Amino acid sequence: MDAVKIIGAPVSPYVRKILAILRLKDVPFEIDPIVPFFGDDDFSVLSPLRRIPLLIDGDVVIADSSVIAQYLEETRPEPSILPANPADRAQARWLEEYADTRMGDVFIWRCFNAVVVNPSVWGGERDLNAFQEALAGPVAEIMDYLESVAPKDGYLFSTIGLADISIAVMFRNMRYCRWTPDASRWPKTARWLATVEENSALSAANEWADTLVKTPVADHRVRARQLGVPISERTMFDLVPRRGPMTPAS
Ligand SMILES: N[C@@H](CCC(=O)N[C@@H](CS)C(=O)NCC(=O)O)C(=O)O
Repeated sequence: MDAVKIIGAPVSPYVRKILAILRLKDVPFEIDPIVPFFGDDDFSVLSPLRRIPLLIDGDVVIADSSVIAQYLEETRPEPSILPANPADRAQARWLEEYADTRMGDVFIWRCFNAVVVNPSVWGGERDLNAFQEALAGPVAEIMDYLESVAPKDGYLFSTIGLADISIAVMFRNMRYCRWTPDASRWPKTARWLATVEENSALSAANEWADTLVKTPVADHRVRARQLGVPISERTMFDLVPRRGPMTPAS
């Protein structure tokens, strides 16, 4: 089977979600590890929202991690990342949606953006007040909700799947902001996240991201290659950052 190509740096939780699914399904892949703001004109054509990840599978180009996950599930059904019965499948899709939208808004755009992206990409101030406000408000609300749906032990639906992965990947970016959930306040969630993070499907991408988040974007390719990331031959990297049509103002 030819390798599929992923456009996007593993620092993105949405990219790591897809890399974990590829690992689970044992699909060979190569990566062009660009940070989305540093994509060139070709990137704008292939990804109209200038967002990562993008999947290229032969002639097929797909944007958006949920659409990519669904495509992988349909083209490489084994092992499935969705539970068997329709009600559980719906709940899994809802939790993926909750992770991608609400957690993405708060964990990535309010927290990770204020602490990491805005200073490193746009040269802004690290906004620790905004971060603290988010922790006290929407982050705590999200955690309370997750505690209400977290499994007593193991995964949400017997084996690791789409919902577990979509939610767990968001937390690593919070760790890059030096925050981890309080296990005495949200014990079920803390246990569940630890179980998902320990799964070998997530480990390589997590290690790559841990190093790349500390690496200047211009050095990502070289550093990624040193880490053993299967790097694509061609890159859509451009040194000058640009905002995409949906990049929030910072
Ligand atoms: N709904 C999209 C969200 C992807 C997303 O927001 N990716 C971020 C990186 S973590 C991005 O590319 N942001 C660039 C921008 O919005 O300008 C998905 O699931 O793929």
